[in-house]
Amino acid sequence: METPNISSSSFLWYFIRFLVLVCLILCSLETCFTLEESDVKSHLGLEYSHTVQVKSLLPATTCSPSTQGHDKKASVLKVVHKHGPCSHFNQSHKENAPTHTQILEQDQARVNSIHSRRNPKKAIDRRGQRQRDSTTVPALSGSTVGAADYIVTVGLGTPKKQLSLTFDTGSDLTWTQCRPCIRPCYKQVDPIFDPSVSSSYANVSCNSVVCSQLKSGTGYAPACATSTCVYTTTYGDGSISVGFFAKETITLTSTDVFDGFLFGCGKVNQGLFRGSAGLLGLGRDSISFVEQTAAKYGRFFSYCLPSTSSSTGFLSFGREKRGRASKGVKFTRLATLPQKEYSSLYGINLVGITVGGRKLPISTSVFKTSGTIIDSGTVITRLPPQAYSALRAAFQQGMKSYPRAPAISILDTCYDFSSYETVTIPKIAISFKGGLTLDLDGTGIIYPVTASQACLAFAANKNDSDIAVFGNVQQLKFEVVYDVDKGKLGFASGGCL
Ligand SMILES: *[C@@H]1O[C@H](CO)[C@@H](O)[C@H](O)[C@H]1NC(C)=O
Ligand SMILES: *[C@@H]1O[C@H](CO)[C@@H](O)[C@H](O)[C@H]1NC(C)=O
Ligand SMILES: CC(=O)N[C@H]1CO[C@H](CO)[C@@H](O)[C@@H]1O
Repeated sequence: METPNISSSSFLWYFIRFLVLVCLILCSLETCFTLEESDVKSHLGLEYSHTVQVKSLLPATTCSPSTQGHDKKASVLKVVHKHGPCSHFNQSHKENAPTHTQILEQDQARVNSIHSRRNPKKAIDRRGQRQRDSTTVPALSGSTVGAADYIVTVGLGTPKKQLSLTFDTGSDLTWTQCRPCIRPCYKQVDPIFDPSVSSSYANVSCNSVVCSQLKSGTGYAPACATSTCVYTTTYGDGSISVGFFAKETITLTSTDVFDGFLFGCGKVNQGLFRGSAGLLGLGRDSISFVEQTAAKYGRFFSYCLPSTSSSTGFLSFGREKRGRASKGVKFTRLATLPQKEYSSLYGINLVGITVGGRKLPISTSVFKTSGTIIDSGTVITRLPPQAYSALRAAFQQGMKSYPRAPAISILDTCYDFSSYETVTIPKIAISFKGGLTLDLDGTGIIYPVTASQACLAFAANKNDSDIAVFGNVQQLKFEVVYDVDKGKLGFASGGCL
């Protein structure tokens, strides 16, 4: 009785082992098939790295305008880098072009001032005491214009005068220098705006409702001069503009003309504006350009920042006027930032970073604690220190074969590419809540000071609790779509060159 039992159970046992073996073979065959293509790629390192020509990272000297984003659209403005060959600034103001060290230092001043909106303790008076009103006057320290180098040209007044303005999603008030300046106007390329020769100019009076809106839009309560409303804005680097709050006709294109647009007619203007005639404020406050044109454009705009100063991008307004790349746009939700000091900035939820195909081990609570904004005027993306050190370690690992170069300002991971024609750099991808992942190309990863000093284009915040900033080097060439009405921010690759 026992023997047959044993043999039948051992038969069963063999049969099970046979089944398992067949399964294993089938499974491995299947994996073989599905993995084949990516295996080949990963053997070659293709999906985890970019091979870029060193020359392509360096700025060109001739202007090659991009045609993308310009087809059959009315309210599209050309975006140029202020100091590149596509800008008319380049002939007359070449000597004013900042050095890389200056750009990076100003960028840090801008980020410091964004952070100081929450920690206004930095506003300390000469006796070392906290100014009494410093907690209620933080806001506009948030924008340092020096680093925000992308400009568009708009028309102001009747007849309209062309003005080249720096556009800035990190501030709200639009302003330009106005003749006659009380202190000497700084040098700008366009003729200075003269309200006395415009038939559509009107002052805003001190007791009007719109005058009181300055407080939230600039961080400074309005002043009053012979019943005319006076605005003040200051920027993180000490730059300042003070003048009359006024109404004027602003013209983007022949079909897009806005009467009674509220702007700052700047009488005292000092700082690092470097030739641009002022600012176009694209923040979320009620005095921003986006809000004032909401009836026409529905709080919808997009831009593409050109990757080199020798090509052009675009800034377009309105849902119908989107760029060519807009079919491929992928969205994440705009986040409501918990800190009310940041309510006029564009919050997003950064959730992870991938380097060379490997997701960095950064706890999601790191990004939750800091919060993140996207800013057109910040150059280098700032990460919480914990996230930056993980990114730097993984990047350095992937760049082991290249000689290091000295750090410059806030950029601490630099390489000497001068003896290479092409270099292979690990891919970096940034993930946002809702499944949006941005695969950065070489221009979003490397900040090329020179061929012999090419740096990882990210930097660390001082404190994990400081807000992270998604900067404009990482936005280059994407069409960045702000659908404020629907609470969405989108990216499409290939927006411009
Ligand atoms: C605007 O107000 C200022 C200061 O009160 C005044 O000097 C200027 O003439 C006014 N301009 C117009 C057009 O009313
Ligand atoms: C970081 O910021 C938090 C909150 O503002 C503060 O308590 C902490 O001391 C800061 N840490 C450092 C290292 O400065
Ligand atoms: C727009 C424009 O005039 N760009 C010029 C800037 O300067 C370079 C050379 O320095 C010229 O080639 C561009 O035409």
